[in-house]
Amino acid sequence: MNYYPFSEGKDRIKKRATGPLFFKKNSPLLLFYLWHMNRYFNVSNPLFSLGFFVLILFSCEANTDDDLASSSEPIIPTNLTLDISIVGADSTNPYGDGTGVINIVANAENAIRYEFRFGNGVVVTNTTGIVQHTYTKKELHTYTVSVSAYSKNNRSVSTSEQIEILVERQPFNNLVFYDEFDVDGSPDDSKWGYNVGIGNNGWGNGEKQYYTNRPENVRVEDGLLKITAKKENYGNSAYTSARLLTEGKFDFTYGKVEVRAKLPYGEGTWPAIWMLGSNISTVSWPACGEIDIMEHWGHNQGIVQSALHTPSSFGDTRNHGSQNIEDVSTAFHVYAVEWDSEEIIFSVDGEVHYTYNPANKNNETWPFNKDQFLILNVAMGGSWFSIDPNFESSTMEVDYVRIYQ
Ligand SMILES: [Ca+2]
Repeated sequence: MNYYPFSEGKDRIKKRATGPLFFKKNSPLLLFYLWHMNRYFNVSNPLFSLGFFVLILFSCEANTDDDLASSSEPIIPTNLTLDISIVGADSTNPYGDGTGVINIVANAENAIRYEFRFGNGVVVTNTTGIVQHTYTKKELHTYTVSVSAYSKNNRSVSTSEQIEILVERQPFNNLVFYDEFDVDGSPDDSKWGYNVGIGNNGWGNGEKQYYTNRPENVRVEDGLLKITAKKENYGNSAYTSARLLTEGKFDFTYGKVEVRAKLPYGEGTWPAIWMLGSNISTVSWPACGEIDIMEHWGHNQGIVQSALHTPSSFGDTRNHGSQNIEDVSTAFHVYAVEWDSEEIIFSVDGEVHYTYNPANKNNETWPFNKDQFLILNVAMGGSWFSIDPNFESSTMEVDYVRIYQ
Protein backbone atom coordinates (compact mmCIF):
# COMPACT_ATOMS: atom_id res chain seq x y z
CA MET A 1 0.00 0.00 0.00
CA ASN A 2 1.07 3.58 -0.46
CA TYR A 3 -0.43 6.89 0.28
CA TYR A 4 0.17 10.09 -1.60
CA PRO A 5 -1.88 13.28 -2.11
CA PHE A 6 -0.72 13.49 -5.70
CA SER A 7 -3.32 15.88 -7.04
CA GLU A 8 -2.58 18.86 -4.77
CA GLY A 9 -0.89 21.26 -7.18
CA LYS A 10 -2.89 20.29 -10.21
CA ASP A 11 -6.20 20.85 -8.46
CA ARG A 12 -5.29 24.42 -7.49
CA ILE A 13 -4.77 25.34 -11.11
CA LYS A 14 -7.93 23.62 -12.20
CA LYS A 15 -10.04 25.40 -9.62
CA ARG A 16 -8.88 28.87 -10.68
CA ALA A 17 -10.06 28.20 -14.17
CA THR A 18 -13.54 27.07 -13.25
CA GLY A 19 -16.28 27.50 -10.71
CA PRO A 20 -16.92 30.10 -8.02
CA LEU A 21 -13.27 30.34 -7.03
CA PHE A 22 -12.58 32.16 -10.29
CA PHE A 23 -14.68 35.03 -9.07
CA LYS A 24 -13.30 34.81 -5.60
CA LYS A 25 -9.67 34.91 -6.62
CA ASN A 26 -10.25 37.57 -9.24
CA SER A 27 -12.65 39.76 -7.32
CA PRO A 28 -10.27 42.74 -7.01
CA LEU A 29 -9.56 42.51 -10.72
CA LEU A 30 -13.28 42.37 -11.50
CA LEU A 31 -13.98 45.44 -9.42
CA PHE A 32 -11.21 47.39 -11.11
CA TYR A 33 -12.54 46.33 -14.48
CA LEU A 34 -16.07 47.47 -13.66
CA TRP A 35 -14.85 50.75 -12.26
CA HIS A 36 -12.79 51.32 -15.37
CA MET A 37 -15.73 50.50 -17.61
CA ASN A 38 -17.86 52.96 -15.72
CA ARG A 39 -15.34 55.72 -16.31
CA TYR A 40 -14.72 54.82 -19.91
CA PHE A 41 -18.36 55.04 -20.82
CA ASN A 42 -18.74 58.06 -18.56
CA VAL A 43 -21.93 56.51 -17.44
CA SER A 44 -24.43 58.60 -15.72
CA ASN A 45 -27.07 55.98 -16.30
CA PRO A 46 -28.36 55.17 -12.85
CA LEU A 47 -29.12 51.58 -13.90
CA PHE A 48 -25.47 50.97 -14.71
CA SER A 49 -24.44 52.48 -11.42
CA LEU A 50 -26.95 50.34 -9.66
CA GLY A 51 -25.59 47.31 -11.44
CA PHE A 52 -22.08 48.29 -10.39
CA PHE A 53 -23.22 48.59 -6.83
CA VAL A 54 -24.97 45.23 -6.87
CA LEU A 55 -21.87 43.67 -8.35
CA ILE A 56 -19.77 45.15 -5.58
CA LEU A 57 -22.15 43.62 -3.09
CA PHE A 58 -22.05 40.30 -4.87
CA SER A 59 -18.33 40.52 -5.05
CA CYS A 60 -18.10 41.23 -1.35
CA GLU A 61 -20.40 38.32 -0.69
CA ALA A 62 -18.13 36.11 -2.81
CA ASN A 63 -15.14 37.42 -0.96
CA THR A 64 -16.65 36.34 2.31
CA ASP A 65 -16.69 32.76 1.03
CA ASP A 66 -13.27 33.23 -0.39
CA ASP A 67 -11.97 34.35 2.97
CA LEU A 68 -13.37 31.24 4.53
CA ALA A 69 -11.87 29.02 1.86
CA SER A 70 -8.46 30.60 1.77
CA SER A 71 -8.02 31.36 5.42
CA SER A 72 -8.85 27.84 6.59
CA GLU A 73 -7.03 24.69 5.47
CA PRO A 74 -8.60 22.90 2.49
CA ILE A 75 -10.32 19.67 3.43
CA ILE A 76 -8.22 16.68 2.49
CA PRO A 77 -9.49 13.12 3.01
CA THR A 78 -7.54 11.16 5.57
CA ASN A 79 -7.12 7.57 6.72
CA LEU A 80 -7.91 6.06 3.34
CA THR A 81 -8.30 2.30 3.46
CA LEU A 82 -8.68 -0.07 0.53
CA ASP A 83 -10.01 -3.57 1.17
CA ILE A 84 -10.10 -5.91 -1.83
CA SER A 85 -11.51 -9.42 -1.64
CA ILE A 86 -11.22 -11.83 -4.54
CA VAL A 87 -14.37 -13.93 -4.67
CA GLY A 88 -13.66 -17.56 -3.80
CA ALA A 89 -10.08 -16.93 -2.75
CA ASP A 90 -8.78 -19.15 0.04
CA SER A 91 -5.59 -20.97 0.88
CA THR A 92 -6.12 -23.56 -1.87
CA ASN A 93 -7.44 -21.06 -4.46
CA PRO A 94 -5.41 -17.91 -3.80
CA TYR A 95 -6.46 -16.39 -7.13
CA GLY A 96 -10.18 -16.84 -6.60
CA ASP A 97 -12.83 -19.18 -7.92
CA GLY A 98 -12.25 -18.39 -11.59
CA THR A 99 -15.19 -16.01 -11.94
CA GLY A 100 -12.90 -12.97 -11.96
CA VAL A 101 -15.06 -11.13 -9.44
CA ILE A 102 -13.62 -8.80 -6.78
CA ASN A 103 -15.40 -6.84 -4.06
CA ILE A 104 -13.87 -3.59 -2.90
CA VAL A 105 -14.56 -1.42 0.10
CA ALA A 106 -12.75 1.91 0.32
CA ASN A 107 -13.18 4.37 3.13
CA ALA A 108 -11.68 7.70 4.09
CA GLU A 109 -12.60 10.48 6.46
CA ASN A 110 -13.89 13.61 4.74
CA ALA A 111 -14.40 11.76 1.45
CA ILE A 112 -17.54 12.42 -0.53
CA ARG A 113 -16.61 10.46 -3.66
CA TYR A 114 -14.35 7.60 -4.69
CA GLU A 115 -12.75 6.86 -8.02
CA PHE A 116 -11.70 3.26 -8.65
CA ARG A 117 -9.27 2.08 -11.32
CA PHE A 118 -9.06 -1.64 -11.89
CA GLY A 119 -5.86 -1.77 -13.93
CA ASN A 120 -7.65 -2.83 -17.10
CA GLY A 121 -8.81 0.59 -18.28
CA VAL A 122 -12.09 0.50 -16.40
CA VAL A 123 -12.85 3.44 -14.09
CA VAL A 124 -15.82 3.61 -11.72
CA THR A 125 -16.79 6.59 -9.58
CA ASN A 126 -19.27 6.46 -6.73
CA THR A 127 -20.11 8.00 -3.39
CA THR A 128 -20.32 4.81 -1.34
CA GLY A 129 -16.78 3.50 -1.71
CA ILE A 130 -18.21 0.02 -2.29
CA VAL A 131 -17.88 -1.58 -5.70
CA GLN A 132 -17.85 -4.97 -7.39
CA HIS A 133 -15.88 -5.61 -10.55
CA THR A 134 -15.59 -8.61 -12.87
CA TYR A 135 -12.40 -9.24 -14.84
CA THR A 136 -12.91 -11.01 -18.17
CA LYS A 137 -9.39 -11.57 -19.48
CA LYS A 138 -8.81 -15.31 -19.29
CA GLU A 139 -6.22 -17.07 -17.18
CA LEU A 140 -4.05 -15.59 -14.42
CA HIS A 141 -3.26 -11.89 -14.60
CA THR A 142 -1.90 -9.21 -12.28
CA TYR A 143 -3.68 -5.88 -11.91
CA THR A 144 -2.99 -2.74 -9.90
CA VAL A 145 -6.24 -1.63 -8.30
CA SER A 146 -6.26 1.95 -7.10
CA VAL A 147 -8.74 4.23 -5.42
CA SER A 148 -8.76 7.99 -5.05
CA ALA A 149 -10.92 9.53 -2.33
CA TYR A 150 -12.10 13.10 -2.96
CA SER A 151 -13.19 15.70 -0.44
CA LYS A 152 -15.94 18.24 -1.06
CA ASN A 153 -13.39 20.75 -2.32
CA ASN A 154 -11.97 18.18 -4.68
CA ARG A 155 -8.77 17.36 -2.81
CA SER A 156 -7.83 13.71 -3.08
CA VAL A 157 -5.70 11.01 -1.62
CA SER A 158 -4.98 7.71 -3.30
CA THR A 159 -3.82 4.25 -2.54
CA SER A 160 -3.35 1.11 -4.57
CA GLU A 161 -2.87 -2.59 -4.25
CA GLN A 162 -1.74 -5.29 -6.62
CA ILE A 163 -3.89 -8.37 -7.08
CA GLU A 164 -3.50 -11.63 -8.97
CA ILE A 165 -6.75 -13.04 -10.22
CA LEU A 166 -7.73 -16.08 -12.25
CA VAL A 167 -10.45 -16.04 -14.88
CA GLU A 168 -11.37 -19.48 -16.09
CA ARG A 169 -12.74 -20.15 -19.51
CA GLN A 170 -16.47 -20.31 -19.62
CA PRO A 171 -17.27 -24.02 -19.85
CA PHE A 172 -19.52 -24.96 -22.75
CA ASN A 173 -21.30 -28.05 -21.47
CA ASN A 174 -24.78 -27.75 -22.89
CA LEU A 175 -25.21 -29.68 -26.13
CA VAL A 176 -27.37 -27.43 -28.32
CA PHE A 177 -26.88 -28.98 -31.76
CA TYR A 178 -25.55 -32.32 -32.87
CA ASP A 179 -25.59 -34.82 -35.67
CA GLU A 180 -24.08 -38.26 -35.11
CA PHE A 181 -24.95 -39.28 -38.68
CA ASP A 182 -26.40 -42.58 -37.54
CA VAL A 183 -29.27 -42.81 -40.04
CA ASP A 184 -28.22 -43.95 -43.49
CA GLY A 185 -29.36 -42.03 -46.55
CA SER A 186 -29.63 -38.30 -47.10
CA PRO A 187 -28.49 -36.06 -44.24
CA ASP A 188 -31.20 -34.87 -41.85
CA ASP A 189 -32.86 -31.98 -43.70
CA SER A 190 -34.01 -30.42 -40.43
CA LYS A 191 -30.32 -29.74 -39.75
CA TRP A 192 -28.67 -29.40 -43.15
CA GLY A 193 -29.28 -27.50 -46.35
CA TYR A 194 -27.10 -27.23 -49.46
CA ASN A 195 -25.40 -24.77 -51.71
CA VAL A 196 -25.88 -26.09 -55.25
CA GLY A 197 -24.07 -24.94 -58.39
CA ILE A 198 -20.91 -22.95 -58.92
CA GLY A 199 -21.74 -19.78 -57.02
CA ASN A 200 -20.18 -16.59 -58.33
CA ASN A 201 -16.82 -17.36 -60.00
CA GLY A 202 -16.45 -20.73 -58.26
CA TRP A 203 -17.72 -19.40 -54.93
CA GLY A 204 -15.42 -16.41 -55.14
CA ASN A 205 -12.24 -18.50 -55.17
CA GLY A 206 -12.16 -19.80 -58.73
CA GLU A 207 -13.09 -23.28 -57.46
CA LYS A 208 -13.65 -25.92 -60.15
CA GLN A 209 -16.40 -28.06 -58.64
CA TYR A 210 -20.14 -28.05 -59.17
CA TYR A 211 -21.92 -28.63 -55.84
CA THR A 212 -24.85 -31.03 -55.82
CA ASN A 213 -26.96 -32.74 -53.19
CA ARG A 214 -26.94 -36.08 -55.03
CA PRO A 215 -25.98 -39.22 -53.08
CA GLU A 216 -22.90 -39.47 -55.31
CA ASN A 217 -21.61 -36.36 -53.55
CA VAL A 218 -23.28 -36.48 -50.14
CA ARG A 219 -24.72 -39.33 -48.11
CA VAL A 220 -24.84 -40.81 -44.62
CA GLU A 221 -23.43 -44.32 -44.32
CA ASP A 222 -21.89 -46.44 -41.53
CA GLY A 223 -22.43 -43.70 -38.97
CA LEU A 224 -20.56 -41.18 -41.11
CA LEU A 225 -21.42 -38.20 -43.26
CA LYS A 226 -19.56 -38.64 -46.53
CA ILE A 227 -18.85 -35.66 -48.78
CA THR A 228 -17.24 -36.93 -51.98
CA ALA A 229 -15.42 -34.85 -54.56
CA LYS A 230 -15.43 -36.54 -57.97
CA LYS A 231 -13.89 -35.93 -61.34
CA GLU A 232 -16.89 -35.89 -63.70
CA ASN A 233 -18.38 -33.53 -66.20
CA TYR A 234 -21.45 -31.95 -64.70
CA GLY A 235 -23.15 -28.61 -65.41
CA ASN A 236 -20.16 -27.35 -67.43
CA SER A 237 -17.80 -28.21 -64.56
CA ALA A 238 -15.13 -30.91 -64.53
CA TYR A 239 -15.68 -31.88 -60.88
CA THR A 240 -18.58 -32.35 -58.47
CA SER A 241 -18.79 -32.20 -54.71
CA ALA A 242 -21.13 -30.99 -51.92
CA ARG A 243 -21.45 -28.15 -49.46
CA LEU A 244 -23.78 -28.55 -46.46
CA LEU A 245 -24.79 -25.73 -44.21
CA THR A 246 -27.01 -25.07 -41.21
CA GLU A 247 -28.02 -21.61 -42.48
CA GLY A 248 -31.65 -20.92 -41.62
CA LYS A 249 -31.79 -24.13 -39.56
CA PHE A 250 -29.31 -23.56 -36.76
CA ASP A 251 -27.17 -20.61 -35.82
CA PHE A 252 -25.63 -19.51 -32.57
CA THR A 253 -23.48 -16.92 -30.79
CA TYR A 254 -20.62 -18.22 -28.62
CA GLY A 255 -20.04 -21.86 -27.94
CA LYS A 256 -17.84 -24.79 -28.74
CA VAL A 257 -17.92 -26.73 -31.99
CA GLU A 258 -16.44 -30.21 -32.27
CA VAL A 259 -16.29 -32.01 -35.59
CA ARG A 260 -14.65 -35.44 -35.74
CA ALA A 261 -13.51 -35.97 -39.28
CA LYS A 262 -11.14 -37.64 -41.69
CA LEU A 263 -10.02 -35.49 -44.58
CA PRO A 264 -9.86 -36.26 -48.31
CA TYR A 265 -6.56 -36.78 -50.08
CA GLY A 266 -5.14 -35.40 -53.29
CA GLU A 267 -3.64 -32.27 -54.76
CA GLY A 268 -6.50 -29.88 -55.48
CA THR A 269 -8.77 -31.01 -52.64
CA TRP A 270 -9.81 -28.26 -50.26
CA PRO A 271 -12.01 -29.56 -47.43
CA ALA A 272 -13.32 -27.09 -44.88
CA ILE A 273 -15.24 -26.95 -41.62
CA TRP A 274 -16.21 -23.30 -41.16
CA MET A 275 -18.75 -20.70 -40.20
CA LEU A 276 -20.24 -17.49 -41.58
CA GLY A 277 -22.19 -14.71 -39.93
CA SER A 278 -25.94 -15.25 -40.30
CA ASN A 279 -26.31 -11.61 -41.36
CA ILE A 280 -24.28 -12.21 -44.54
CA SER A 281 -27.27 -11.50 -46.79
CA THR A 282 -27.73 -8.02 -45.28
CA VAL A 283 -24.19 -6.84 -44.41
CA SER A 284 -22.29 -9.02 -46.95
CA TRP A 285 -18.82 -10.54 -46.57
CA PRO A 286 -16.46 -9.93 -44.79
CA ALA A 287 -18.60 -7.67 -42.55
CA CYS A 288 -20.52 -10.78 -41.44
CA GLY A 289 -17.31 -12.38 -40.17
CA GLU A 290 -15.96 -15.82 -41.07
CA ILE A 291 -14.54 -18.40 -38.67
CA ASP A 292 -12.57 -21.15 -40.40
CA ILE A 293 -12.29 -24.02 -37.94
CA MET A 294 -10.38 -26.27 -40.32
CA GLU A 295 -9.07 -25.93 -43.85
CA HIS A 296 -6.71 -28.33 -45.55
CA TRP A 297 -5.17 -28.08 -48.99
CA GLY A 298 -4.16 -31.32 -50.69
CA HIS A 299 -1.05 -29.68 -52.15
CA ASN A 300 0.11 -29.00 -48.59
CA GLN A 301 -0.73 -32.40 -47.14
CA GLY A 302 -0.95 -32.57 -43.34
CA ILE A 303 -1.15 -28.84 -42.60
CA VAL A 304 -4.51 -27.95 -41.09
CA GLN A 305 -5.24 -24.28 -40.76
CA SER A 306 -7.70 -22.12 -38.87
CA ALA A 307 -8.38 -18.51 -39.81
CA LEU A 308 -10.61 -15.48 -39.34
CA HIS A 309 -11.91 -13.14 -42.00
CA THR A 310 -13.05 -9.72 -40.80
CA PRO A 311 -13.29 -6.24 -42.36
CA SER A 312 -9.85 -5.51 -40.87
CA SER A 313 -8.22 -8.55 -42.51
CA PHE A 314 -9.77 -10.83 -45.10
CA GLY A 315 -8.91 -12.89 -48.14
CA ASP A 316 -5.20 -13.38 -47.54
CA THR A 317 -5.93 -12.85 -43.86
CA ARG A 318 -3.14 -12.27 -41.37
CA ASN A 319 -5.24 -13.89 -38.64
CA HIS A 320 -4.52 -17.58 -38.96
CA GLY A 321 -2.64 -20.48 -37.44
CA SER A 322 -1.95 -24.09 -38.29
CA GLN A 323 -0.53 -27.39 -37.16
CA ASN A 324 0.85 -30.42 -38.91
CA ILE A 325 -1.01 -33.72 -38.56
CA GLU A 326 0.63 -36.54 -40.50
CA ASP A 327 -2.36 -38.86 -40.77
CA VAL A 328 -4.99 -36.23 -41.44
CA SER A 329 -6.36 -38.16 -44.44
CA THR A 330 -6.21 -41.64 -42.91
CA ALA A 331 -7.35 -41.09 -39.32
CA PHE A 332 -10.13 -39.22 -37.55
CA HIS A 333 -9.33 -36.12 -35.55
CA VAL A 334 -11.50 -33.73 -33.57
CA TYR A 335 -11.41 -30.23 -35.06
CA ALA A 336 -12.70 -27.72 -32.56
CA VAL A 337 -13.29 -24.07 -31.91
CA GLU A 338 -14.15 -22.40 -28.62
CA TRP A 339 -15.69 -19.00 -29.18
CA ASP A 340 -16.71 -16.54 -26.48
CA SER A 341 -16.93 -12.77 -26.15
CA GLU A 342 -13.19 -12.48 -25.56
CA GLU A 343 -11.44 -14.93 -27.84
CA ILE A 344 -11.67 -17.67 -30.43
CA ILE A 345 -9.50 -20.72 -29.79
CA PHE A 346 -8.78 -23.35 -32.44
CA SER A 347 -7.56 -26.84 -31.70
CA VAL A 348 -7.17 -30.35 -33.05
CA ASP A 349 -7.65 -33.18 -30.53
CA GLY A 350 -7.39 -30.55 -27.80
CA GLU A 351 -4.06 -29.23 -29.07
CA VAL A 352 -4.46 -25.49 -29.56
CA HIS A 353 -2.74 -24.03 -32.62
CA TYR A 354 -4.31 -20.59 -32.81
CA THR A 355 -6.12 -18.07 -30.63
CA TYR A 356 -7.70 -14.91 -32.00
CA ASN A 357 -8.07 -12.21 -29.38
CA PRO A 358 -7.69 -8.67 -30.73
CA ALA A 359 -7.10 -6.13 -27.95
CA ASN A 360 -9.33 -3.62 -29.68
CA LYS A 361 -12.65 -5.25 -30.54
CA ASN A 362 -14.91 -3.34 -32.93
CA ASN A 363 -16.88 -4.01 -36.12
CA GLU A 364 -13.63 -4.09 -38.07
CA THR A 365 -11.80 -6.62 -35.94
CA TRP A 366 -14.58 -8.45 -34.15
CA PRO A 367 -17.83 -9.06 -36.04
CA PHE A 368 -18.04 -12.15 -33.82
CA ASN A 369 -20.70 -11.02 -31.36
CA LYS A 370 -23.56 -12.23 -33.53
CA ASP A 371 -24.98 -15.51 -34.81
CA GLN A 372 -23.02 -17.74 -37.13
CA PHE A 373 -23.97 -20.90 -39.01
CA LEU A 374 -21.85 -23.96 -39.79
CA ILE A 375 -20.65 -25.18 -43.20
CA LEU A 376 -19.03 -28.48 -44.25
CA ASN A 377 -17.68 -28.83 -47.76
CA VAL A 378 -14.98 -30.16 -50.06
CA ALA A 379 -13.91 -27.77 -52.79
CA MET A 380 -11.78 -28.76 -55.78
CA GLY A 381 -9.16 -26.33 -56.97
CA GLY A 382 -8.92 -22.58 -56.66
CA SER A 383 -7.48 -19.64 -58.51
CA TRP A 384 -4.06 -20.06 -56.85
CA PHE A 385 -3.49 -23.84 -57.00
CA SER A 386 -4.06 -26.69 -59.40
CA ILE A 387 -5.64 -30.13 -59.29
CA ASP A 388 -3.70 -33.36 -59.77
CA PRO A 389 -4.66 -34.44 -63.34
CA ASN A 390 -4.90 -38.03 -62.07
CA PHE A 391 -7.37 -37.17 -59.32
CA GLU A 392 -10.53 -39.29 -59.56
CA SER A 393 -12.38 -39.09 -56.24
CA SER A 394 -11.86 -38.56 -52.54
CA THR A 395 -14.14 -38.25 -49.52
CA MET A 396 -14.30 -36.26 -46.30
CA GLU A 397 -15.86 -38.45 -43.62
CA VAL A 398 -17.51 -36.83 -40.61
CA ASP A 399 -18.27 -38.97 -37.57
CA TYR A 400 -20.15 -36.26 -35.71
CA VAL A 401 -20.86 -32.57 -35.32
CA ARG A 402 -21.47 -31.36 -31.76
CA ILE A 403 -22.08 -27.78 -30.71
CA TYR A 404 -22.09 -26.84 -27.01
CA GLN A 405 -22.96 -23.61 -25.25
CA1 LIG B 1 -21.13 -40.96 -36.19
